[in-house]
Amino acid sequence: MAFPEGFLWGGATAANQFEGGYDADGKGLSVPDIIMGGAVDKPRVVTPAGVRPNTYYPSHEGIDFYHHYKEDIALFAEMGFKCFRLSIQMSRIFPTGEESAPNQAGVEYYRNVFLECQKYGIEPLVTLSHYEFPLALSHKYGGWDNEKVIDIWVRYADFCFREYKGLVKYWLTFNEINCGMMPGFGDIYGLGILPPNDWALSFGHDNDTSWIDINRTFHGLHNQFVASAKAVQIAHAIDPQNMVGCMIAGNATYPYTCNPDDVLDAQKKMREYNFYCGDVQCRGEYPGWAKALWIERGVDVEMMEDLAYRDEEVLLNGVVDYYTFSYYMSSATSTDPSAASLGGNIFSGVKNPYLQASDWGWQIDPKGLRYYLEMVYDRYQIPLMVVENGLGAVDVPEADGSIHDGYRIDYLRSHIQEMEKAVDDGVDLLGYTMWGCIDLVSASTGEMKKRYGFIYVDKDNEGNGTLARSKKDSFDWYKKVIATNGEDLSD
Ligand code: BGP
Repeated sequence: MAFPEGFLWGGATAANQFEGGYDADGKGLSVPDIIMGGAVDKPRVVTPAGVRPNTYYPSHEGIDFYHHYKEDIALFAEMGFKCFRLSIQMSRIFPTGEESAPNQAGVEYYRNVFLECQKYGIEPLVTLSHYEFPLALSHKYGGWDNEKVIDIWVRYADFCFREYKGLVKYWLTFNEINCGMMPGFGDIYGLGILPPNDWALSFGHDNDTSWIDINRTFHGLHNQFVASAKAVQIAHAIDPQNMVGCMIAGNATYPYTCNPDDVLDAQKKMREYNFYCGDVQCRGEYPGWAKALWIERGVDVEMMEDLAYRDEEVLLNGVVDYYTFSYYMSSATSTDPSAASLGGNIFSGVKNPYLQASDWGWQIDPKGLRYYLEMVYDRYQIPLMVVENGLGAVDVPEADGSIHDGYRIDYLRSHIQEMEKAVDDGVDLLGYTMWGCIDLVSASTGEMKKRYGFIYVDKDNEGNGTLARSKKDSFDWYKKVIATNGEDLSD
């Protein structure tokens, strides 16, 4: 058995993490533009008032894809990419979100990028909102919890569907929409809700969450569900060829032991992390246990029930065409308070003794990808796509410039093998876009040191470097994987 014909092999990126040109050609500021750099032990500072002078913000230059897109897409084409996932920054098209006419330079920039993809037969997969929101909208409306934002964003989505009709067919509405529920990170990155003052964003450390209002968070998420559902309907009306998907941060959560308490706890976490958003976007309604979750989290249940009732039809009529997700790791959960805790991207949990972790503490679990694919396909029965998967690692160039990243090849190979087993089990899988196909800024820590790419970019955590691109060993390996449609995974 093998991957289906036309399987979309490729790579994934996000505008705010690699595009740069943060104020080029009329672009407005966006929320990530006020988030400083950091490291695994150094929190990223968010400066809600705006950009502070003489301060390093990694999104400002990214890896300057804005000026290197031809060179970079040519490299993707050389690897044989069938698909390239990228995002549009709303603030490049509508700098403050509300201009009556779009910023033409921004519109043309994305058109040129899509045309460049077309030149090589690469299918763009476009995320309309990847941890990005015009800063002006956050300042004026407070973020996604304000209902006025729905129409403003839907107008932007509508514009993109019309403008890029014929060039783009695969769309995603909100990246990792379920991250909106992660306190702090989700409010800022996901929902554009800013802290009142400078704030240290860090993972695995105690953040001050006193400014977070859980009702705003859940209302904001609901507004995104509504905006996404409206976008799905508009996209279909504009072009029946359009395929619009959801995007969930996928996390397989295992019970640490067979203690029924642990099993129930794992089920609860799976619901909360994965199915709360997935169910609304794929089934068009909140799951039955949503109310219990709202109560537990201290959310105003009456408000949520009113919203769910009012928007019932929109949500039902705007279910997505396919389900996409990111997958990096799995977690284990225990009801025993003494169980050791684990570092992780947005998920925490206890250490799984059967798994190794990456240098950043993310537990490497290829079989968890198969488990997740099969579970989600059983649940929703719609096509799936893995739109992020990869290994963040420290790559050290040799004296001759070569980069031997066998660890990355091992990681990808083992995940692709498990993905293939899921396909053999009947999962309808459209494609696989490896995360960070070219080195880019880490979303969680703001580092360059945490590299994912097949292509190395000469830039460090402080923003120094020539931005020169070079191929890692994994470049030729992935080229062969694509050329054989996943049959040859050998070194
Ligand atoms: C996902 C995000 C991406 C990406 C990835 C890797 O959560 O959708 O934007 O960054 O994680 O995470 P990190 O960059 O923190 O290593």
